[in-house]
Amino acid sequence: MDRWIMHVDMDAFFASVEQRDHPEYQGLPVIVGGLSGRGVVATCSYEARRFGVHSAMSMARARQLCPQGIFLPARFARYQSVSNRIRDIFHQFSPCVEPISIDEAFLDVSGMERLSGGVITLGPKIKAAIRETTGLTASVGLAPNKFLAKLASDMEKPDGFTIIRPETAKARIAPLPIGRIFGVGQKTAAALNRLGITTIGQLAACPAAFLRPLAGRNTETLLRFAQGLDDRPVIPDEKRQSLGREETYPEDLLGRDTCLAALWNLAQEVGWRLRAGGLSGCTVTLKVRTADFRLHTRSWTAEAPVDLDEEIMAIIRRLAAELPWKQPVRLLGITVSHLTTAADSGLDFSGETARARRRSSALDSLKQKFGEGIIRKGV
Ligand code: TTP
Ligand code: MG
Repeated sequence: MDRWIMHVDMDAFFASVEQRDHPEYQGLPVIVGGLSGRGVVATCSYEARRFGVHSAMSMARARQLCPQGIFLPARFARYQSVSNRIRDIFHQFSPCVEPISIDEAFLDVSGMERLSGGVITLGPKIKAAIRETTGLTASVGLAPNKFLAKLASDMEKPDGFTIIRPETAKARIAPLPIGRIFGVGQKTAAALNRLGITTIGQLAACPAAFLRPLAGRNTETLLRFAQGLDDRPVIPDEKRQSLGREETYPEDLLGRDTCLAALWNLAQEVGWRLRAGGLSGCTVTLKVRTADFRLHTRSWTAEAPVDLDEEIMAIIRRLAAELPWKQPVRLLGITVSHLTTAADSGLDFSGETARARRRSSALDSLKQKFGEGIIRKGV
């Protein structure tokens, strides 16, 4: 069966909600964001984009570029409630919906070719449903995988609908700049540009050995994206909240060092499951039940999502330092939450993490072959 993935992304989301709620702002340059001295633009209407205003620009600069703009503070609660209504619509179109941010989601619509008119009719239908319910426009991409669907939704923004068919995918994306690939940031793009690679087509033609010094373990993923290939699944929302492991020990554990050794085992299990699912998460929670049945939990939210055993353990160690470890311990648990797919969080090309990743992926492939119990790192 062919896979069909839809990516839906609202147009100028915060600004469009403001224009919807204030009809007098329609057709005008609306700029939403922090209005105080050091505020930045969250987003702006397409009218404002014509003046060169864009997301993440300083508000001071936006005021210079577009003095006649309508400058508004963000009303997150309002945007969230519109977002929830859009999410309900997504679920009417597919049981498998993976929200990516407040205004975008992937929908797996495979198998819906048999609908009258085929899978193609879903694009206009979902756009109409969103417009009827919210009064807003969305851009929709339909393609054989997530990577292509996201590129497609961007191709005819705003109010666009673009299909990329498997047979034409490579040619369609070849002219796009490499920066359009998930996770290829400015630094990586610049490094590739210096090697003479500026388009996705040029990247697709590169031998893996040529890219490996730069892209490390991400080389194959990068090449597959460049060739228009991507088999990451759409992971439904409800499955993505958190991932954790806990264990009640047959005999109570005594002392911090014993507990840390047990936690290191749990961290490796959680890390492995995250990586196997292509997930990473920002929040790590340590759970400890002592012999007196009291439950102690500590959480830490990292700036960037983690999925490596060592990263998880480093946070666990920090959290463990906050507990006394005087009582015998019955149960230990580690949970990682606020999950994202690895692709949303960006590929990391920095040297230190890349080395840990290479080590990790060698162990992971053993686990994949022989089962999770085959190998465990020492204390
Ligand atoms: P985007 O979908 O990236 O942008 P957009 O919907 O405003 O415009 P486009 O038509 O290009 O999709 O982000 C969705 C919302 O997230 C956006 O309306 C405001 C918010 N946002 C920020 O608060 N800060 C940011 O830096 C970005 C990029 C978005
Ligand atoms: Mg958007």
